[in-house]
Amino acid sequence: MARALVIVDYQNDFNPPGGALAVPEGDVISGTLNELARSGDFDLVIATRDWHPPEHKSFVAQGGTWPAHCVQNSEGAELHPDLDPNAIDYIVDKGQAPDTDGYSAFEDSELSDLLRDHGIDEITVTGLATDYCVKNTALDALREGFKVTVDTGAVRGVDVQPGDSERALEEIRAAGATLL
Ligand code: VGL
Ligand code: ZN
Repeated sequence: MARALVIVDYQNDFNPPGGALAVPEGDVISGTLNELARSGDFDLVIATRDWHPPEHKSFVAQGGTWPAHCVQNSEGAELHPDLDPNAIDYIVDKGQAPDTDGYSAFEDSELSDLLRDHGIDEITVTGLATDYCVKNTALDALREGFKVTVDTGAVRGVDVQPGDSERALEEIRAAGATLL
């Protein structure tokens, strides 16, 4: 049994104040994320980055729903400075294909291979945003056969519609994950 912590998209653009697509209270979970990453409970700690090309289809300018965010190599796409880089073993970039949302960290990335190469069978998903990338990453992890836990104190959501995050967590739980 080997366990990985996956910190989803804890980047400048997803954090207040000032992030291009700031998730309410995203910044308050940095201490919890660092505690988890340093706890010794995980054999592998992975931070994912939303890493979009400049003309990604999800951006308003291309007819999408989101303001431009996490453009490759921009400051907004960097991991948030409050996240301890020394506690992270690998960074996995996602969302690089121009024509798909790329919410799941398993989509078009090396995440699955990386986890399997390290013998991981259990993952804990944390980070941003509960109702998009955390949700899709957790659901894909279940489909891939991993045992999945979501630490509900270490995630925050966008909540475009009130209750979206609550519904996302319920969907993740119903699909077979453990909620902490
Ligand atoms: C995300 C919206 C757009 C996320 C990424 O990380 O949850 N949300 N791109
Ligand atoms: Zn994105």
